[in-house]
Amino acid sequence: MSAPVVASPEGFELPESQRRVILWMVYLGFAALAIGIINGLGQALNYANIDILKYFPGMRTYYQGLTVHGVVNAIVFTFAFTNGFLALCTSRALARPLSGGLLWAVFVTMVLGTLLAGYAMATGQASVLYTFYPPLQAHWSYYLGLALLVVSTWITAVALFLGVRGWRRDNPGARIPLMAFVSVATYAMWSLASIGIAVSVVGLLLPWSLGLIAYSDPLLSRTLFWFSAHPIVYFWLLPAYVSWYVMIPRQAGGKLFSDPLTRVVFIMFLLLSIPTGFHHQYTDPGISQGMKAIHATLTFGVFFPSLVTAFSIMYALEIGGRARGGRGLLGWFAKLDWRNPALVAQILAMLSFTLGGATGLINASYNLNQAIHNTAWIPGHFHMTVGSAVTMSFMGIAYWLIPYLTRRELVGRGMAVLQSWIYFIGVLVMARGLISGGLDGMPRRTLLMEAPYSKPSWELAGMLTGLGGTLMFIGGVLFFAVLIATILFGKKIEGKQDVPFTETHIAPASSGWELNLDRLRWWFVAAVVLILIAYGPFLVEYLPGNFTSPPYRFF
Ligand code: HAS
Ligand code: CU
Repeated sequence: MSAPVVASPEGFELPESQRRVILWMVYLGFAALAIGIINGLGQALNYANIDILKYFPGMRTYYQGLTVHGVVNAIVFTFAFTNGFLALCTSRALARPLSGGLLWAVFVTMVLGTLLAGYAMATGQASVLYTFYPPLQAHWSYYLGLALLVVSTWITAVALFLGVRGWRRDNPGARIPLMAFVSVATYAMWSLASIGIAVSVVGLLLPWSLGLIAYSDPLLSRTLFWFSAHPIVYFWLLPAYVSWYVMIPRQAGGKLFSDPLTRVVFIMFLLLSIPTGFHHQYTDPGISQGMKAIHATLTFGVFFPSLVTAFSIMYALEIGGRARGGRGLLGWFAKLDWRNPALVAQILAMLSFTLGGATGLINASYNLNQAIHNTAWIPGHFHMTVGSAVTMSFMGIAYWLIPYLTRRELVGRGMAVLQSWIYFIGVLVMARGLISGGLDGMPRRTLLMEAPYSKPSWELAGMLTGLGGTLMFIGGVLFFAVLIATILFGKKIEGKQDVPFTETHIAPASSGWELNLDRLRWWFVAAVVLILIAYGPFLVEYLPGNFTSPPYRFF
């Protein structure tokens, strides 16, 4: 059995104006990444006691740099890339354009949001980090800018939902094509998840920064923040999973294992991403142990769809490797096309994510979390997830997406492959430093050069962090060199191009229980019920909250 994952396998041309707006979204994302990577070098070298941040124009404090690094990488880059990429995937899968007006509205909202938040950060009025916990207070434009960035994802969601609704009207009774299903499921999850941050930012922090409310409630804002900010990690990850499920099998010469299993995985993320936020608040007072235990248990649940993913992707890679002549237990792995940068970047991303996932399991374990919470271990964990699994996947996708959108051939394929290896080795070296330093009590979010309590045993960990971060920076610079050379000098591609998409070994059924998988509304309601179970008791007990903290502006 073999079925393609899109509605119109023979081809579909994206209207020119949509191609352009998606290209601008992707450009905005990578422009943000460029700023973030430069800042990242400064952050990593801090651990090696080398201060380059002081040479950055306008950079007043360490926390200003760290805020810029977190916001532009984790919010602007990821949101802009995902809004564009998943709009393209949905449109292609359904073989119909989305609303061009909505897509331009997404882009304009993102630019406004970035400018507003950027203004506050650049002028040193928002050195509150990307978690913006009150009572630390930022300029109102920071909160408004972040709110607009979230709104841009909601407009994208509307464009995707309308696209699927129109398609369903025209194709009654047909299964939603897989590539559209996984894109829409991602936005369904995030639309629900982002409510927490929206309530906190618009309802509490924005009026507080404008002086309309005198006091804040740190625990309530932290809880609303993590309601959204745990699932945000899956909003970062799932676009990479879309590529790993739907495109990588094709690029590796294999096949997707199963259409229904892939849908189950994305539904599990819709159900389980949100009711797990307290695993970031194990050390917060004011939340009962029982509630923390529920979130810990569900966190182990949300680990499961990633294990299924590892199995599915390995299946596709193995088929591809064996088709190229690979033999034996692991011979197929060596036979994969290690000269295709789109594939290489993403396989290395997967390898890094294997370690990122394992460290996540340790974070989630309540008693082990006590040893590593707020230490350098945590940035060690998240650079092996968002900092490499996601970032390298987006880089790998860019290696076909930028040629697709600009109609220019990739320039410097060899350099693109080299770039992936340098970045990958860099992230492993850096994570080795951060992880071992964290186990030894080395703190995160601390300017070590000024810390009076530095331990000699942190020296090696700090040096590895600085060295790894420098390699990542070099890998990043090479990535941008390839990108810019392609945009400026790439040979024009004549004729038709298409998004790479795979065929699936187990096709979607046209009758039976499987049809329920496509009833996204039901799954959405089920997700709301789980959220009520996981957050209801705390909120009932805690609300209306304790608004007693006056604002602080230290930096
Ligand atoms: Fe996490 C903290 C738990 C995944 C990001 N996480 C963070 C923070 C960030 C972050 C940014 O429970 C810090 C926030 C802050 O600033 O304070 N995390 C988890 C768990 C998972 C997990 C259980 N995290 C992610 C992902 C992220 C991310 C994904 C970004 C994209 N994390 C935590 C916890 C904390 C935390 C606690 C709080 C800690 C504290 O105290 O502050 C799981 O979802 C991970 C599941 C992953 C896997 C790996 C599957 C592997 C795959 C690749 C397959 C490879 C192939 C190739 C096919 C099970 C799919 C193989 C080929 C061969 C030949 C071998
Ligand atoms: Cu989390």
